[in-house]
Amino acid sequence: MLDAFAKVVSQADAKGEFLSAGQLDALTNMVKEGNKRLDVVNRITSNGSTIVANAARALFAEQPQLIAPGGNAYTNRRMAACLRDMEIILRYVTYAILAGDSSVLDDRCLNGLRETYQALGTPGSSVAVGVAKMKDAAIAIANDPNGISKGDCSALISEVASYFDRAAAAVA
Ligand code: PEB
Repeated sequence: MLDAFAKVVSQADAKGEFLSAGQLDALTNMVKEGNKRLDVVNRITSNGSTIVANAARALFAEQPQLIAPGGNAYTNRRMAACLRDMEIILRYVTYAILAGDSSVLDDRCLNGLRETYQALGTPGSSVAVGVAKMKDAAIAIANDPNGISKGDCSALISEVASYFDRAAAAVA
């Protein structure tokens, strides 16, 4: 598991080189803009259960066969497993945002997840739709201009989007 700092260190060390000016500039910028990152993590984290519940509700409204008898989220046990899975994915996305690197998400959550769903008979494409809905909700919350000093968050928001896209692509 790497963060943005450990990542450049390992890349430079693999080549036996000092950190490059470009690497240092990128990290300097990340530190300078660090409060935005922490705010985004805080907002998504503190709205986590709402994000999960609304995304699941919207998923089941679009794909009612999932909660019909015989569906993959039918019975309380499967419904609970589904909500839990969405929460796990959202949790690892928040870790990746904090770290500024996707490796924690890749290594501890997404690695082998597609195969797990195939073995369970759980439709990965439906999980991907749920993740996309969490993405939209999380970005709306992270980008809400209310109660914060205005600034340019576009790079950070596209980074946030990329972690959700990565999770969706890993199971779709
Ligand atoms: C991944 N999910 C399930 C299982 C595992 C995971 C390992 C099997 C064990 C169990 O049931 O607990 N676990 C989960 C995860 C990590 C992990 C992400 C990462 C670290 O350790 N069903 C649907 C929806 C979808 C869903 C499409 C969006 O209809 C999920 C939610 N996951 C779902 C369901 C089960 C499951 C298990 C329903 C139970 C499947 C079953 O027992 O039939």
